[in-house]
Amino acid sequence: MTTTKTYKKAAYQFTVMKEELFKKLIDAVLTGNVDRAVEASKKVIEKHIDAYEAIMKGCAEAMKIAGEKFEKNEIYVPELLISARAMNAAINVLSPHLKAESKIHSGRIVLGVVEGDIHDIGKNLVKLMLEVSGFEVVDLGNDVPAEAFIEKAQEVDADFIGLSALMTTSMQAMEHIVKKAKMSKMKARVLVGGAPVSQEFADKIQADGYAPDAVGAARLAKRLLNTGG
Ligand code: B1M
Repeated sequence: MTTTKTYKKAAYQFTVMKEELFKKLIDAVLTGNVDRAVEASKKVIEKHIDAYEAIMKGCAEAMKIAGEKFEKNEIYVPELLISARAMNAAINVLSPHLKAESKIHSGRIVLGVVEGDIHDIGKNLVKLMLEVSGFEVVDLGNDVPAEAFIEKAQEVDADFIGLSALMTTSMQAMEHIVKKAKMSKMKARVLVGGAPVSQEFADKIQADGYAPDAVGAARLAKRLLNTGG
């Protein structure tokens, strides 16, 4: 009885401490404070808190809040960039501690943000989750022309091409890449994602798959690879 009580108390204290650290991480990223972001991330590791949870509930959550503030004109481009820098500093500390789901090589993916679009924060999270899942990621960066995806996928014999877009304008480039990939009869299947992208849009442009977030992208790629579907 006493043991159960003690265990419950310890679990509660751990949860409280974890939530407090995530709050600190969010605050550090939102205020663009690199030192505090690194410090909070180091504490996460020291206290054996799951690094993935810290990335999603600390870093990604902070960028979501920053995005909402940006849309309400409460912050502007410089603040966004400063936040992104603090987020990257935190991710650098946390990412080596992500639990590898599988050490077996899962496949190869050519990943990038489509032409005309420089938003790469989400793409970098997708890359991280794919790597943790055992994928070899060939990262083409942002503002990538259609031809570069096709050429690189052929060159490295990729299993997938992963396309990210954050703007309703730039996401139109995805359709062209899907068509080119199908015409070339290459092995690589095209996966799409990004805030304005939906399953409906993916179906319309005949992409091979859509995922709403970074974890979903890694799961989807694994599932398609395993089922051949
Ligand atoms: Co800009 N921006 N931005 N921006 N920006 C948006 C996207 C916007 C919605 C803001 C707004 O006005 N409401 C708007 C687009 C509107 C539209 O759709 N047409 C916009 C605009 C207009 C612009 C500029 C044109 C502004 C200007 O200059 N006038 C300009 C664009 C320049 C260009 O690209 N050519 C611009 C510039 C910038 C900054 C440079 C300041 C900065 C980007 C910094 C960087 O990425 N290195 C920036 C930012 C940060 C944003 C917001 C605020 C946040 C985006 C973000 O990083 N989110 C954004 C508003 C918002 O989203 N609320 C906005 C956090 C990130 C973790 O989420 O990227 O969605 P996300 O990624 C998720 C999922 O989408 C998914 O997984 C990720 C993680 O779970 N996912 C995939 C992503 N890719 C995937 C691929 C997959 C699967 C899942 O499979 C392959």
